[in-house]
This record gives sequence, structure tokens and C-alpha cells, in this order.
Amino acid sequence: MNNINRRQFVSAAAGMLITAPGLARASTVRLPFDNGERPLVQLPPKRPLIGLTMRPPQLETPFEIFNQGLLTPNDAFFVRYHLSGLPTTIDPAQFRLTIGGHVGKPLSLSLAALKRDFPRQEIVAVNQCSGNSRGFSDPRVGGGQLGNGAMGNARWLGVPLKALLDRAGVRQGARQVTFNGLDTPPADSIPDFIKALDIDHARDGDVMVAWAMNGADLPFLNGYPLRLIVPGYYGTYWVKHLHEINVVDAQYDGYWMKTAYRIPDNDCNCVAPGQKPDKTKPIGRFNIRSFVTSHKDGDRIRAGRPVTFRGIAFNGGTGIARVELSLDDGANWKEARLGQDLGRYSFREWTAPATLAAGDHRIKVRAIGHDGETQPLTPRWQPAGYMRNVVETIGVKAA
Ligand SMILES: Nc1nc2c(c(=O)[nH]1)N[C@H]1C(S)=C(S)[C@@H](COP(=O)(O)O)O[C@H]1N2
Ligand SMILES: [Mo]
Repeated sequence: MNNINRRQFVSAAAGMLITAPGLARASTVRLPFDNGERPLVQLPPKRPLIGLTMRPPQLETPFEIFNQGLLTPNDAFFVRYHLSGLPTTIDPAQFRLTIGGHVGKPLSLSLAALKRDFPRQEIVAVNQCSGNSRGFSDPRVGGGQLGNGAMGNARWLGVPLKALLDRAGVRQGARQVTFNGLDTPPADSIPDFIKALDIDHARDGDVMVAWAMNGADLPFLNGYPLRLIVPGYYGTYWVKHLHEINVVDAQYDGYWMKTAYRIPDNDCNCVAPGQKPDKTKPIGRFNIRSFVTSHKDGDRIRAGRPVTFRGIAFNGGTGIARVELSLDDGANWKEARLGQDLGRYSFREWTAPATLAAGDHRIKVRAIGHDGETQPLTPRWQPAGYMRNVVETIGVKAA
């Protein structure tokens, strides 16, 4: 696609959001919790996805997509925004990424320069919203009532953030790096969405500025033309439409770091249901999760016939060491076979053969990371509904 076409394409997609929300509202789906009915909403070029809000657009991926391949297709990838002021037109020829603040030589880079003058890097990594699965919180909590579809796995292509920071020359005393996107608050009272990483994290070589996802330009709704990729970290840090990077010599204390996206500062990052934490810290790495994708709760299967259960597992970056399946609600566990390794930040496929006698069966799956972390059998709770990673259970009937 040449620049002119790309520009028109982007404005058309954005215009659709503003002028015709819910244009193609095909049907509804029901997420398995109270008030879980959602419209299927199509915002081209996305396929119909589960609609949470229209302004700003928030869409989740129908769960069956995760059984169709380890990489989540761009047109099925979930969408999350905080601010309704989305950029309407982005001209790739005019676009600049600036790197400033506590540096020796501030930079203003065109997309062409970014692609031409720096080393490239490709990482397969999961992007997961902190509030993925929040709708299952019990007691319930405020915030977007999400099922399990606010996550996705993609191959990201771009430049290591370290290379950009090195070129700008980070000065002595740098503490953090802040990231701002082109989206804006609808009112002055709402703080702009700006996130920060510690300087050492920003320079770890894995954090990157990406322009492509699964071999194509970033979709508009996933951050065209550039976004931050923070492998192993919750999506809140993956700033979309990224255009401004600033090195700062103090702890950044903007609203989205100091007040929002904080978790209990204790070993479980949890509190007793209904309680408030006495100390919090910014959310960080994913905890470990695994899912069955081949079957869903309530499925019927043939009794006495071999069946293969399949699913995915991922964690905050040590990678998946083992996945175990229980066919009897957690009494016995057997090891699943791990599939292709796309890297320690990716979904890892697992499969497990089974033959079930006639009757009802409670199937559970749990993953163990290379760091030894595993999943709890009872859900942890916290007031924001972040970081759900309880062992998932589905009921199937064999007949
Ligand atoms: N500019 C911008 N970037 C953003 C956000 C936002 O509101 N504005 N939301 C963040 C959050 S909370 C998540 S979970 C991810 C979602 O990425 P996606 O929309 O590409 O799936 O984007 C992150 N980056
Ligand atoms: Mo998020």
C-alpha cells in the first residue's frame, strides 16, 4: 500500500469509529458471568469481535480464535483504549517519533529513518490486558467486565528501544522513560495516557518500538504506525500510536502510573475478597496462565473414544516448563505434550490425549514456568480485578 492509500485507509477506518459506531452489529454473544451479553461488533478491517464499549472502541477476541493457531490474526486481535480522542488521520510521511528529555541529543525520527538507520528485531510476545478475565471476579469489581479474550499473541517487528536511547545518549542520573501516544483525553480534567518504565528495563534489549505485527503494518486500532512492545508485561505499558519518548531523572508520577494500574504490593498481589491493600505498586509482569482451547465448558464428547485436549500457556518471560491436565477435577494430573516453541514470551501450545468414560468430567489445566511458578486452585482477588490466573476448569459430558 503506498502512502496516499495508507493515509486514506487510516482515516476511513477512524472515521467509521466516529460516524457509525456499531455499524455492522451482527449478533450477540454471552460471556459466562452476570450481565455477560455482548454485541458482536465489526470495525473494518477487523472481523466481528466482542464489543465492550464503542467510544473509545474496546473489543475482545472471541475465545475460539485461540484454538486456530498460536499467532492471533491482526483482524481478530483485541482492542483497548482509555481515551476517546483517537487520532483520525495519520500521515506516515509526516509522522515523527521524538526522543527527548534527559538525553545528550534529542531525536526526531521519520518512519523511514526508523526502518533504515537502526537494527531490527522480531519477538513473538503475548499482549494481555491487566483486566483480562475481570468479569469472573467474585465479589465483582468495577471496570470493563472482560471474558478471557483481552489477550493475543503476535510476531512484532521493530527496533530495540535500547538502540534509540543509545543514539539519543541517555545522560547520567536518568531514572525512567515515559511513553506518550497520539490519542488525547476528551476533557482537560482527564489525564493523558502516559506510561513509564525504569531506565534499566527500557534498555534491556527486549523492549522495542514496533511498526509491524504478524508481517503487516500495525492495524490502526492496535497502534498504527508505532507502538511500544514490553514483552512479558501487561498491555498497559504497550503504548499505541507512540510518538513521544522522554527520559526523566525522577520517578514519573502521572496518573496512569501513580494512581491507576496498581496492584497490592505483597507476595500474591492480592487481598482478601472485599478488602483494600495497604500498600500498592505499579503492575508489572504477567503471572502464569493456561487455557483449554479445543473444548469449552458444556461440550459433549464421545465416551470411550480417544480425544485430544489442546490449549495454550504463557507467562511473564521465563517460558513454560510444563503443562498438566487433570481429567478428574484436580485429583490426578498428567503431563501434557508441549508444542512448537516460538520464544519465551509467546503462547506455548500443549496437547494431551484422553479417553473418557460415559459421564460428567471436570477438566482442569495448569502450567508451571521455568521459574517454578504455577497457578492457584482458588482465585486470588484484588479490587481492580487484575491478574486473574486461577486454574481454569471446564465441564464436559461424555456419552
Ligand atoms: N495510546 C494508547 N496506548 C495504549 C492504551 C491506550 O489507551 N492508549 N491502552 C493500553 C492498554 S491498557 C492495553 S491492554 C493495550 C491493548 O492493546 P491493543 O489495543 O493493541 O490490544 O494497549 C495499551 N496501549
Ligand atoms: Mo489494559
